[in-house]
Amino acid sequence: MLHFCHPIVAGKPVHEKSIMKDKASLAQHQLLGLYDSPFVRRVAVTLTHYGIPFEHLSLSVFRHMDAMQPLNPLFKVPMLTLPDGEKLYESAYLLDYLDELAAARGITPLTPRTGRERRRIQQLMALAMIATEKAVAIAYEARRPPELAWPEWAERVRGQMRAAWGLLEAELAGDYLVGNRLTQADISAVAGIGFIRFTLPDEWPAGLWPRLEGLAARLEASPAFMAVPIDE
Ligand SMILES: N[C@@H](CCC(=O)N[C@@H](CS)C(=O)NCC(=O)O)C(=O)O
Repeated sequence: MLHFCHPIVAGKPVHEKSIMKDKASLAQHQLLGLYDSPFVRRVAVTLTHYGIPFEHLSLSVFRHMDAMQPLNPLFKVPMLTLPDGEKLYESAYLLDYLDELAAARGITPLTPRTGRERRRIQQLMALAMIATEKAVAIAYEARRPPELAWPEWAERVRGQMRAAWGLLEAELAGDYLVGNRLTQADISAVAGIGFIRFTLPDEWPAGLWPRLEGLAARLEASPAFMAVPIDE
């Protein structure tokens, strides 16, 4: 059942034709990485929300290293290749680029380009990503050989993750984290929650963060999330 971007499970289909494409022949955006990565998935949801067509390269940073090497020798995902061949790393920067693209096309960006609301959304995204990164750390801790296990560290990380979800839960008063519309804070939180519930179900005790749970249920049922299922 565990898929997370780790080396243990069997491979997923690789779009070899896409890998062969060179810079000049790229007609659209190309997103590299599996959707079991919350960082990849929040970018995929954002692309879908904006209606930006993209090609998805489902390569694992661990299981498809030979195929990934020529594309991304850093073995770090997500990586977004723009139609002109430029490559972008770090999901936050990818999202910022997509917001810029959306604004230029007259679409309301999921994070405003300037101002107080932008800072607020960014800080809630930071909480969501801190919680998510701690969850990823727990997933890696769980894969250590028993003789290298460090339970005290895992407990510290778990405490940090829970603190971050608790702070985010306290910020959720209505249907969305900020105002009465979908923003990147919601997408990032739900991508992180989806990852935990898929990969580490015991780390998301039912009912502990009920408002976030409701947000996740609503967004996971939305077209942009349903288009990029975590177990694809
Ligand atoms: N801060 C990065 C985190 C990305 C990240 O940690 N991705 C994982 C996949 S879930 C990865 O590439 N792991 C391989 C590695 O770090 O060696 C981002 O937001 O893009």
